[in-house]
Amino acid sequence: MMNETVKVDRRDAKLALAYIYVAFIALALGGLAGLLQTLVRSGKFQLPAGISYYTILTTHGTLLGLVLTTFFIIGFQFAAISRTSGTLSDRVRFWGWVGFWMMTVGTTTTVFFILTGQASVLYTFYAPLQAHPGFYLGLTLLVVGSWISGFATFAHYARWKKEHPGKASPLLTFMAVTNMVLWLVCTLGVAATVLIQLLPWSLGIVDRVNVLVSRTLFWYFGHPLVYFWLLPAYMVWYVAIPKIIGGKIFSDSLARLAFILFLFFSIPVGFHHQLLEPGITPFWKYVQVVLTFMVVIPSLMTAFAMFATFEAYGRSKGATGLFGWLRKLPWGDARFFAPFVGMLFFIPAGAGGIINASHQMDQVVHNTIWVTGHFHLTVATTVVLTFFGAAYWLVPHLSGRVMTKAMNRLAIIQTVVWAVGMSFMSGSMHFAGLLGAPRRSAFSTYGNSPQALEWIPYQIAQAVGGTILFIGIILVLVIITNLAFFAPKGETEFPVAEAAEPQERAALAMDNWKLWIGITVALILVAYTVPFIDMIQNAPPGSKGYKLW
Ligand code: HAS
Repeated sequence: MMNETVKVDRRDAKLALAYIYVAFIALALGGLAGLLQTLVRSGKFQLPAGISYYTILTTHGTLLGLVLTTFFIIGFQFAAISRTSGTLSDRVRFWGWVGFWMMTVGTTTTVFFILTGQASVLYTFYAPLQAHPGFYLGLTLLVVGSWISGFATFAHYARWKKEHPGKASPLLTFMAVTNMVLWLVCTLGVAATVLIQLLPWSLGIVDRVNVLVSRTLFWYFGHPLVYFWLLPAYMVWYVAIPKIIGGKIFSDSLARLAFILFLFFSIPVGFHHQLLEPGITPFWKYVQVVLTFMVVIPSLMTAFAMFATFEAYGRSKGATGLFGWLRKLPWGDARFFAPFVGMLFFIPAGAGGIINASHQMDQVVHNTIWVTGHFHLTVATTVVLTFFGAAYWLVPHLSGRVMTKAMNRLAIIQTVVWAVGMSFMSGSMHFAGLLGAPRRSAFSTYGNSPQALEWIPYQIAQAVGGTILFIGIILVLVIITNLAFFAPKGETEFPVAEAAEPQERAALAMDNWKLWIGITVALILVAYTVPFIDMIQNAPPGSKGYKLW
């Protein structure tokens, strides 16, 4: 049904690869920063030449949380729409390149100001910490560049629709479009705080900033951001994994519905990051927590669909018993194994998210390193392992090469190394967090307080995990470099599975963007209008900027 263009056009491949290369460069630099952080926090190592822990921490969060993800996702999505909806037009490809260069210049600018110690404000750049204006300007270019790529994606989708009246769009294209709609709507929040509040404030045009408004606008963006990371992983799970194992997509309509539910519920939930902040009434926190529990549903649907895909395939191969199908899965294929380990980790990771979202329990873990543990399981394991697994076919597909058996074996080892390293690091972060260890802070014994001394063994375990993870980064960089430049020439498949029931009629009705965007906007207005007016009407005088480094 969706195999109209089997091979991504060479010119589109070049565009997608450009994005993916930047993503892996970000991984190398950001990963090094991560290693240094865990070593510093163990208390056994100090950064040389007066380099600040917070400079390294900002580099790490920005490069891995904001740059690696955004570049990989946009590169992957350009390849995905070219593969499933046909070669990009010259105009779409041109704008794809404009977006790429804007994002790259923006990233370079931002990283320059971080590395020169002028923007140690962490990846969330919370006011009243104040960075050099260049930091905000770079981020603006990064976001505006991504918008341009988003509109290029929409233009490609619109052309496909025009050429195929009355037909449902290819599933992968539909998913990429949903993710870009989500991105466009949510980045309006971060654009507003940066352009209206933080940039004029850092330039000295205004003296004070409304901290609560700026954090609220940040989290209006910051929570959907995590689903912008997650949805491409789900694209791989729903569409590529069934093909890789030799099965079918459990349900095309269920997959589309899950994506639309993410669009609805991922944005009006930012308050669950602000549950302990004053200035937002408990009622509105409650409303957004209810909506947070709604956004869990599409992940549960995805878990169901994945189990169904695996089981249906296993049984078609003669598996019996409750879990006999597990034995039929292709464990030796890194394209399957890496994302599968990502799925496994998402079970405890998602449970942790549900704990965070529960107001009373969040009081125990908020601002502790538990939360850092949570997002290293979600984004740094589930999402990233899926991206690695996808890169094992995507990069050779785009570079016209094939993965050798030796590289496949290395990729399996890489996945195991990652799982072990992350279990150490994230596991000990969770435990230390429960004992009260703070996040976003360098090593300290807090005057040898007994409580702080309890954390040290966990911090050493974090450094052990961090070191193992760094080995994992080196391995994946070796594999990707091989697949991009040195592997034998040949044809690698871009796996796109077919739906088990290709005649499902619901799919066409799912292309109803006016309705989906209308519901999304309505939910946002319900969740944010009253508390936002309240924040502005009852605003305190605002804060001057602080540079604490
Ligand atoms: Fe989260 C904080 C709540 C998911 C990322 N989260 C963060 C931060 C980040 C982040 C980066 O409510 C920190 C931000 C900062 O710097 O302050 N999170 C949730 C909830 C979910 C959730 C309810 N988070 C994610 C994902 C992320 C991510 C996904 C990145 C990609 N999170 C929170 C809250 C906070 C928070 C609070 C603020 C805490 C605070 O105090 O600051 C849900 O979406 C999770 C739903 C997931 C599931 C799991 C489904 C399982 C699946 C796998 C199936 C497995 C298979 C294989 C098929 C219900 C789909 C099985 C095979 C076998 C053989 C068994």
